[in-house]
Amino acid sequence: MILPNIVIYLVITIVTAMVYIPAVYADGAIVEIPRNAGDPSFDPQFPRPIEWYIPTNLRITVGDTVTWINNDTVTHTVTSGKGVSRYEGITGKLGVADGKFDSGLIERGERWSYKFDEPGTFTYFCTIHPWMIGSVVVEQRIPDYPHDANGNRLTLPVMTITSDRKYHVGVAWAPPVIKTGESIAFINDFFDVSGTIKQHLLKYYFVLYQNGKEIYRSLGYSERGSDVKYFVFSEPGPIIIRFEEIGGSPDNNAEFSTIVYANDDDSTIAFTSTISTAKIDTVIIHMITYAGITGLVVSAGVIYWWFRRR
Ligand SMILES: [Cu+2]
Repeated sequence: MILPNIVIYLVITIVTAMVYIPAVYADGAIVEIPRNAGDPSFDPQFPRPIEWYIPTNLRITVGDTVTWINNDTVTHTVTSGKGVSRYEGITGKLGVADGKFDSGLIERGERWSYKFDEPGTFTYFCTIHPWMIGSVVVEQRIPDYPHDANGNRLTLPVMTITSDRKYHVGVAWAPPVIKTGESIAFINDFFDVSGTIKQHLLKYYFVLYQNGKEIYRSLGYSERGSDVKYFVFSEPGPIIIRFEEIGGSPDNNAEFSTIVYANDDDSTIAFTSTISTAKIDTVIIHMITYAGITGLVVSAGVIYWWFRRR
């Protein structure tokens, strides 16, 4: 009876591992709460963690999920907001939650996950031990191709027909992926409705909107079908590139959209810290745990079946 038992055991273990591990760890980062994280004392004889959340400062990209694992022997929380220094914590000062996220109590050995859908820097702390502090920096995922505000890939120049259906308007921007603080050239082209005859001295307004506000407006005249406007964006976020009063007609417009990204020169570092060694350890621990549990269940079943059969 030994052989079938081992075969069933192995099959179930492998299937469980295949189903369970990718579901939990896809696009994720792990932050470990180490043993003794709840102890604020400074005793050189018995060194306490200098990091309460490991890694303390995590960099991820938008859409990533972070899982905190409590490997300490006491309960902790992961609560967005500002913690306090270790000294202030000993004297009873509390942290201040900002309401962005809150794990509630994470018991010993438990875990909690949160998906970050917005870019930004998020600081957090433990409400029970407010000197336990950490941060997550969520970076925008920057495509390397031009795209509209919904992320659809564009071929520049993008062309459209004006609302009065008299002209073809096109725009190309360089560089093709727009970042803050860089001078962007918008190269504008104007044709007749057939898209073949360049329009000379066509009057228009070049207007940029961002976050619901007009941020730039400039009068232009096409020069043998073309014109160039320059702009430096200071804020990231989706923009509308709008041509207004084309040919002098008040309601004759054409518009395009794209996204401006925060210019983060050290963005290449972003990918190094997302996979911590804690992740690998945890995967292995869970494989062993699941192998053990499935092994016990299967063994019990086989033994039960064996005794009934006799
Ligand atoms: Cu705590």
